[in-house]
Amino acid sequence: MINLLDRARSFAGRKALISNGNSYSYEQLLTASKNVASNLLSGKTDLKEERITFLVPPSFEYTAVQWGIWSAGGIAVPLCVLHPLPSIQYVLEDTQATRIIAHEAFLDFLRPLEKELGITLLSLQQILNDNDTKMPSITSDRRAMILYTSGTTSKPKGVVTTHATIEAQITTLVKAWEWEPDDSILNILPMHHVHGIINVLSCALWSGACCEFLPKFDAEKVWKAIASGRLTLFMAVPTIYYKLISYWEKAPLKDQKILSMAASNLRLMVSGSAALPVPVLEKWRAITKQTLLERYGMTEIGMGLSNSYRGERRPGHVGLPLPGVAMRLVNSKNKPVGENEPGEFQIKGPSVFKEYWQKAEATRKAFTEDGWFITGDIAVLNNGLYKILGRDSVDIIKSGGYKISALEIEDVLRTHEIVEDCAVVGLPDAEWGELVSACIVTKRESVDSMVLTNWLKEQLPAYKIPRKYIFRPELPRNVLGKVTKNELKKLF
Ligand code: MLC
Ligand code: AMP
Repeated sequence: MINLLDRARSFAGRKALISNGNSYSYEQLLTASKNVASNLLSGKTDLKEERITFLVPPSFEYTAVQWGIWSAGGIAVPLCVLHPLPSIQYVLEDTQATRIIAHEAFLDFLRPLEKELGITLLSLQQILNDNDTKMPSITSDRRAMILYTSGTTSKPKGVVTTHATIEAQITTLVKAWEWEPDDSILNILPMHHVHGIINVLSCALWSGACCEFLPKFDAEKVWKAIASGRLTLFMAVPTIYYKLISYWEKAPLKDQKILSMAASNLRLMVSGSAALPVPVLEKWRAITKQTLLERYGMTEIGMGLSNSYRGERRPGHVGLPLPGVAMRLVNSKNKPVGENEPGEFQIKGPSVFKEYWQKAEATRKAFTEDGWFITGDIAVLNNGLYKILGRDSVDIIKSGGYKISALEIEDVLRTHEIVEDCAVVGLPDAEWGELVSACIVTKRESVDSMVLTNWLKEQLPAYKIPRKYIFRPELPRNVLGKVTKNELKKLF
């Protein structure tokens, strides 16, 4: 993402980041990322797409590491700070990374992997030490980042983007939402997904604007930041708006007025990563006078469609394709459908990813013969704007904005001694979008679901752990023996 760094030089004295209570200029960010790059290169002239994994909370240091890897010619692989060791190990093995940069707080946690995988653990302190080496020249077609996303296969796949892809993903949003140097945004999203990385952090830094990090979502702290008057923009998943509304509803009347007034002053508030329920949009509008701008995206494509910044923002709709994004809706025979006819979104354009990391077959299957990326999302053109109707697979769950594979959770559950068989589904939920829920077939007469929950916590991050269980002697199946998940949902 070398143009991002070139642009940063022209903003040198401006405030780039607020992190852990400190402000950092673009110049400080460039210096820190040069240190990271030089320490990574350590005598080499170019990392030549070496995968550099890093486990660093959202912060100035996170950004310096990301930019340092890019400057040195590496591929940035951000790890999730909420993941248990097996999930981290999976990414390290899949990317064949030999180095991991970690915040001091994670060093002991990662130590077992040093021995088991022979990986080199680098502390933030080590990697940020003053150092100055000549940087390689990087062409925009080189691989820049791998983000892991769940799909219809059990294990997450690594989505590879190049410097050019990332630039296209950023610039379409900067244009559509009219980012400016005087903008200021709060980042409360995890930094291993496109929403936080591209839409918030990278768009801000491309524009010479300021991004303020909160290491973790906290409704009170978000409202405080909004009330400070510093922010011009805010972007989040629907669950976060739901939680902000709950906080506001419990606040004393005089505080409600202050919070509402402050939120009404932002120039733009965006929702995405999951369907924004119309009641949430309406409640937010009643509280803040802001009509949330809903947009649609995916790890593989960046952002695809958006409601209008200056024109209509229609509740329950995701708008029209963003600048530079080609989109079509097709039926099961891959033929474009007409207005009011449901079809599947297919996307083409410079913001579409390059490949799934070392999965040639999965990459091939993800595209049509004529190069359209097959999203799996079903939509309809309704009176001039697109509306998402659902997904083509019941095995993909969206909870709190995270994409979760039911198959991955089932595979883990089946390794527990009390589980004979199981099926995982997403149940509609006002707060989380969908709630991960599991039907377990077990030989035992009585089972305490807490046993499973506590055991799962060591294998999977909290957002993948089922919140509801039912225990049944068998799973509902069709004549072919396949579990009928839509029938199963009715059993809960
Ligand atoms: C956490 N909890 C859940 C849960 N996640 N319960 C049910 N369902 C879930 N999905 C529980 C925890 O176990 C805990 O319970 C309690 O909620 C608080 O946990 P937490 O981790 O502190 O949660 P919180 O910080 O409130 O998390 C909510 C959130 C988070 C919305 C901030 O889910 C989040 O950051 N989501 C954003 C994900 C994202 O960025 N997606 C973008 C993907 S890219 P207990 O009992 O222990 O208290 C993409 C493309 C695009 O989609 O278009 O953008
Ligand atoms: P991810 O793989 O985490 O990037 O998630 C991408 C998926 O999130 C898409 O394929 C959609 O199913 C879903 N998604 C993103 N934005 C929206 C939206 N505004 N409405 C409905 N679904 C969305």
